[in-house]
Amino acid sequence: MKAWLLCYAFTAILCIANAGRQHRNLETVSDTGGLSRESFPKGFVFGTATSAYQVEGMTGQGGRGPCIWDVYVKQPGHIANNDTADVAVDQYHRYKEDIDLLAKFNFDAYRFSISWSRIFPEGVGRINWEGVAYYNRLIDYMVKKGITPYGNLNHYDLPLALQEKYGGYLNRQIVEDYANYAEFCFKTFGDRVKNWFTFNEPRIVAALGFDNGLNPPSRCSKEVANCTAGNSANEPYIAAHNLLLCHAEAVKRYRQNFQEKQKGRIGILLDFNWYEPLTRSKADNYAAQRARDFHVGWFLHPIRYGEYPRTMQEIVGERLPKFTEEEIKMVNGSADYVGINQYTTSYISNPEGPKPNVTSYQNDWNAAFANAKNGVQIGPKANSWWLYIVPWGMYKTVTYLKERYGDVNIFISENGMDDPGNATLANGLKDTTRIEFFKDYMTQLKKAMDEGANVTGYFAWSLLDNFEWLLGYTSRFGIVYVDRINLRRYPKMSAYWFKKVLEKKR
Ligand code: PNW
Repeated sequence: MKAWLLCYAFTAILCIANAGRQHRNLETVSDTGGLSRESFPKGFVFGTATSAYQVEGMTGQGGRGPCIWDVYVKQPGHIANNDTADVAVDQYHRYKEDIDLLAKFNFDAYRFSISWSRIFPEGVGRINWEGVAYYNRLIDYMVKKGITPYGNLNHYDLPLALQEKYGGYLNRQIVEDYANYAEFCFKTFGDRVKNWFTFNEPRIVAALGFDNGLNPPSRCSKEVANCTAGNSANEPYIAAHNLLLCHAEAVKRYRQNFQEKQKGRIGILLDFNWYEPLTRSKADNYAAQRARDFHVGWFLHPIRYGEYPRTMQEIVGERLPKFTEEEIKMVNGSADYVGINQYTTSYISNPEGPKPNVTSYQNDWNAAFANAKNGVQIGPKANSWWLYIVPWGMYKTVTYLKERYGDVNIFISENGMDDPGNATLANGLKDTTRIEFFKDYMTQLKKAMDEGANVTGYFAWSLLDNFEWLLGYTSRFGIVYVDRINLRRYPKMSAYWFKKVLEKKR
């Protein structure tokens, strides 16, 4: 044999052996921190979450109409490295592989979202049956693999046509159009999807879309940021009000026309960060409560109690839209369960000095944020600038929801942390910090549940590294690494950790 051939063969063998060793290393994660399926009540659901825009790709294809993010990402300067979601991680074609991974790692459920403009390219009217067929394939394959589908009807990706036609969430017409879209999904997929959510993080849609303009449709007052139009004093509240009505109208239709026959449930997904008073002063405690009310209370209070939190009514006054008697009946009690996306915690204090002279949703909070107390940082920072790792915040979040909102049935619908996008495969796979993150947050969740919180599921964000909105691909939230060149999937150590925790004892 020629020397070079020998050399080549030898290298190849080394390479394979090395890959094998790497693989075994990943698999031998043993420390579950005492957590197992049995630590949680019987029937507790474990899953992972993604959203259509962040994973599907095929944005301009398959008959899909554009959404408001498509134009936004194409304007240079908005997304890190000017990346787009045109391909994302190509789940549109690789969904089988992704569902297989969920099954392999012992998960029960997958929280996915449906792209409204893939079903209705113009938001209303004409149906794109190619898009309908895609979701049928995806759902059928989940069912076949024993993975329970948790369907979210909208995750930020509003059809562009509705934004252009009448201003999207600023116009009351959105309620009827959204409800018709929702109803089509119940009718078409509801025989297999028994767990529905109307929206993911409507607060982010209202605040980042209409208060600071960071997300599309990028509206804000000119004193707040560099938007071409908008009014941060009023529009966030109008958008949120219409989002709540969209949600409530869809729930009403589900309950009237489908729930009895399909025997499913419907709720909403809300983001919530814990807000800890910086000091024990009365003023700081009030400030932290205002922060909680303006954050999760903005949506959860109407849904549970039929009105906005009193703090908001007092501070926002005439700028806060009012529900009619009819609408109160519709909004009040409009969730069978509530998904909470929980990642981080901040300290809050009562602001000192003069009040800002710009009126905006954020300034209405009248709360000052801090990430450190007496020079000690609240927790280590993940890759995202906003994500401080604070496991005890999970305990406080869940306990607070129990105390303020009664026996509300909640899911932790997102929880996770990110690594930098340029992490190499070898480094990306050894995600021991992420394992600690999950272990610590789940332990705190369990503690709150042991004390009586009504939580029935936990979804890790995310199954895969994906398109992280403004951060593009400079952030990796997955328990599965995705190679940006060939989109190959490589389970990280944290995926093997979940496999072990979620093992089913015979
Ligand atoms: C969620 N915060 O948003 C979204 O639902 C996902 O689409 C996103 O990929 C994920 O979090 C990770 O960012 C959040 O500032 C955005 O605390 C910001 C916050 C929380 C959640």
